[in-house]
Amino acid sequence: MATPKLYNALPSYYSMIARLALAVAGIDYTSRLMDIHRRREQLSPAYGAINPHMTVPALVTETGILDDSREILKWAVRERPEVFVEGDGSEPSFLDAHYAFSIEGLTFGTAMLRWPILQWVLPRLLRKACIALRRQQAAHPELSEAFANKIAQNEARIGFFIEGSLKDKVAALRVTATHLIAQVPVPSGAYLYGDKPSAADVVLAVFLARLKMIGAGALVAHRPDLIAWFDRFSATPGYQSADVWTVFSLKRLLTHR
Ligand SMILES: N[C@@H](CCC(=O)N[C@@H](CS)C(=O)NCC(=O)O)C(=O)O
Repeated sequence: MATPKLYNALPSYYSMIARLALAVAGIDYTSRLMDIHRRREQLSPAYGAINPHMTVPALVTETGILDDSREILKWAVRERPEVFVEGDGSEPSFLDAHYAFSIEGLTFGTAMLRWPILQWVLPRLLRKACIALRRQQAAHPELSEAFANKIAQNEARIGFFIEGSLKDKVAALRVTATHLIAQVPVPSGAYLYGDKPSAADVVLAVFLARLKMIGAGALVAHRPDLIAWFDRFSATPGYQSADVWTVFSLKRLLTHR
């Protein structure tokens, strides 16, 4: 198998899912680190041709391009069936609920409440991104739809940040996150569904790491079984090589190292 190439960003939540899926699967890949904040490389026409959602991660394999972390996770599980187990009926509903959850809203909303200057900075950056996107859209008619979708996505992000009470929205997201955690089964072995990891283990590990990173670890306090599961999983070599952040580093975000 030719070595797949993973377009990813160090601080990106969904990139962490892709990195962890590939690391647990033991699949080697070439990492192409993207600057999604300052240089906004994900919005370039060249990357838009690879991933029309203009998001990271994307995995280029010899059989095609996977442009979403859930697809990459599914692919890793399919490539290495001996490494993973399939969960019971609770697994697909947990994965669906996880992917329907706005981790971005919770992460940025929490940060904006903690550092109110961000309530001014972030919408401003997004508005600037929309202006740049409109310019790119005019210059690259072949990617017009991709750019239109991206503009709409960024306008929705601005709406989330500036309309109504951010405090209420973050509080609602915390309630949903608590429900998401409550629906995870009690681990039935070293992992959620026995002695091998499942796709749900990968996603849950990144989710709990993110809660820790944003200072919302208390949302897991009612599940000591999952705290113990996380301690076990996060000590495995696969997890340790995947660079799943539990601590935010502005320096790493800016230097990509
Ligand atoms: N559903 C996608 C979501 C990917 C996503 O939202 N990635 C974020 C980083 S975590 C991103 O690329 N943000 C930059 C942007 O949207 O411009 C997936 O699972 O891969």
